[in-house]
Amino acid sequence: QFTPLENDRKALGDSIRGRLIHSLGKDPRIATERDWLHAVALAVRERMLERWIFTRRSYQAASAKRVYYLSMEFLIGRSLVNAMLNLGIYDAAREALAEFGVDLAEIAEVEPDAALGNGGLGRLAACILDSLATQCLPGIGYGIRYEFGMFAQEIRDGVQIEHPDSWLRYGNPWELPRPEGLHPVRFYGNLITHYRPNGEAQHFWEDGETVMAMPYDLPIPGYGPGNVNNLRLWAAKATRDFELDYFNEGDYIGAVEQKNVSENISRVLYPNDASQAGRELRLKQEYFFVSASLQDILSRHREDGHPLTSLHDHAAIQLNDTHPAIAVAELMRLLVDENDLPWEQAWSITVRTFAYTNHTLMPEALETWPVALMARVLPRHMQIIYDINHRFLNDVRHRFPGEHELLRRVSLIDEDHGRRVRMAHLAVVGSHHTNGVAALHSELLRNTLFSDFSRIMPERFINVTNGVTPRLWLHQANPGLGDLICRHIGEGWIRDLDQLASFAPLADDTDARAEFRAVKLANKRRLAQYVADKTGVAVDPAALFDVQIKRIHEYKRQLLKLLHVITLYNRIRDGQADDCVPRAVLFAGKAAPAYVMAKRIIRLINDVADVVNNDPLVGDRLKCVFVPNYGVSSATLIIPAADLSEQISTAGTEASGTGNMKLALNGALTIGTLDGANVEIRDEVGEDNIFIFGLRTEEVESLRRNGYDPQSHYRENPELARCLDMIASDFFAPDDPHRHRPIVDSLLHEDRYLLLADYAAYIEAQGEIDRLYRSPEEWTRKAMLNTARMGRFSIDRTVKEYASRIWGIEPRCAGRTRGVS
Ligand code: T68
Repeated sequence: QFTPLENDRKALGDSIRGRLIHSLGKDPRIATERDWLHAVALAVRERMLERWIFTRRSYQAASAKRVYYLSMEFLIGRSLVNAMLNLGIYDAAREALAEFGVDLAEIAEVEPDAALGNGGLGRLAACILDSLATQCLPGIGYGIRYEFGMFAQEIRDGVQIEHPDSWLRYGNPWELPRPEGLHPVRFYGNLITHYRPNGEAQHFWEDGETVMAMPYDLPIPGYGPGNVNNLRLWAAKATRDFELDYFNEGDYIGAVEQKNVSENISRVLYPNDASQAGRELRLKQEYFFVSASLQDILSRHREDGHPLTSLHDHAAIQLNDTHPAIAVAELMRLLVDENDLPWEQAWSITVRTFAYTNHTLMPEALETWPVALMARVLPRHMQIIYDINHRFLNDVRHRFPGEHELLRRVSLIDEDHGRRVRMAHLAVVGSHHTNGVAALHSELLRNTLFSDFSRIMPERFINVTNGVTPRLWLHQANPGLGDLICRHIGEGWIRDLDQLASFAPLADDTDARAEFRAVKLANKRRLAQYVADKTGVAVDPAALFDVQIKRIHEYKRQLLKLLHVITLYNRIRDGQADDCVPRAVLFAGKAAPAYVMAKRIIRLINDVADVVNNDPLVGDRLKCVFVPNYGVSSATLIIPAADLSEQISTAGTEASGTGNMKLALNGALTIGTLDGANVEIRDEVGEDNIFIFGLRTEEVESLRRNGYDPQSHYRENPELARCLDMIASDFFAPDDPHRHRPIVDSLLHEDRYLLLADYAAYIEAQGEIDRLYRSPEEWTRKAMLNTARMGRFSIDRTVKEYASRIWGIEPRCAGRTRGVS
């Protein structure tokens, strides 16, 4: 039993000063902003940890089934303000700090982002954790404590420069190292087979190298009276045995060197969004965190007093894409080799425990590993995968006699590209459910990528449309709009976003519209200041803020947006732009360091921006900016200030998108293709309140089938041809006339993502947007309806669907901290 801490200003002030002096050893008279940040974080953490303990007790008492969310990425961003708002101590802490002469907003800016992810997939994992805790659902995240997260992006002379993200340099006040909870993880080595008297084979995996996985726990606070759940991240530590060998041989330096090598496993996040890394270290990262997590899950299960045979009754394990899919083979190994379960029983437990979320259809993103590599790094797993495959294919052979091609297509081994393990097939076969992340995406999964599997086991395929947390993406990021909504409809929407529906009638209220516009303008001023600080470009807050913020990828078509910018520029210079509204076009996003075309796109955006922004004929009518180092923190500034949300991927390529949801929630209108969740956003906001253009998925398919000729569009559309000619000439790169030629070549000779085919429709839709923006009342009405109709895209709805349809878990609320013993 313990008495929980008080949460008033006085108690918080005492805690903060206490942590500063007694935990950090800093003199309040000369403490820096970072010292204060760490002191406040510790004071907040103390309060979270109390609720954390109560949460665990309540799960334990109920013997609650838990979900374990396995993800290589958790893009959580900053924690301080989030934790304070979720615990309800923000105002008290701000006042307490003010008494020390410290500004909370200023020290909050000092906190580095935890950028342990690439983009949507990693941010989804973070939103899911927020929702699990808020809804009192028993869930634990498992991932990797990368020493270096997503690289920091600098734009120097228009070029992306990557800098290591050493986010742990000054320590991380939120994490609790648990050196007592290590698990060993083996790589390489040999397979030994023993035969029992009954002829049964028993396999042993021996020798090789062992690395220790050390857990670091991060408390994840739910909003309001919610629970505090755990995110457990693994760091690689050299084993002591290993060091000892060297020491005994007298090789001190060798021992220390080797220690560094094994600790490389958790050194850095691979910055590949939508493409496969294919490197040995990446495979080792995947297995490292999977093995440690499964060992952890099994030991908790045992400690709770349950037999292994009931694992699936107490544990649901979600695979966030195929990155953790090796877990299917690892659980089989643990059950069969380490715990002597018969194969069939182990397999039934495994399939009933796992579920798999797919996030992409893009062929280059689908994970496959060379059989030779897998056999060398994880010899026992390779053998288990063969065994799984053998049994699965036998089964298919019996049910679909004579269909030899089918067997080849569904095999876990791709025999056509130099023998590779297909991780998506392993995940589908080893799980009870496979889900896509938006209705269109899930349908495409069933009809294309997994069409054979959906014939063999149709009941396994479902859709769970993504969502976003309204705590971060509205309440925290946009306090102006959050307060406005609260004044009109109360604050229930923060935990139940469907309540935003009662904000809809305000769209017809002139005063409410004026309030909404004032909030947007204030957000735009805040962003304009930020843009000026980071880029030196002045954007007019009165302009239409047109934003495309996401990873740079050809399929997302940043170039299509840029063709629009060049088109507007030409029209302005030709004096044909009298009906255009002033626009500030903002791009932000990182390119994978090895993705040459993505880096070319960044360069071109910056070159075009240079010309447009410095042309006196253009003035404030058009600005183009590349905002550097896009991440969770800059997103919270950009999204609330956006008027127009660009969601213009080629139909059939974007699995869902979640930025589209965040922007619409903050009252930006969407211009988009019928792709990913845009389809469902249109259904919710109504087609009058969104700008849909371009080819649909079927049209994309048939155009490709019938032979697409990008040059026909060049020939037939002079405005388009002029843009392409300008890019191909020295117009945007006078000092280096051939710089952008490869971009134009790729558009004219392949145009894999059909930019030229969609150009005319896109420009047309942008024209409608200009016309609408000139009627501020009409625009605001539609913007407010967007906000009001986004209830469905709350991550809480998403998580409820996972909980009931896939995981079979139920809420267990820890109750109020105070007074609980
Ligand atoms: C995204 N995927 C989808 N992948 O592109 C997006 N990939 O449509 C969807 O909304 C989102 O997932 C959430 O479902 C990614 O973000 C990656 O980041 C990634 C990382 C490593 C390897 C491959």
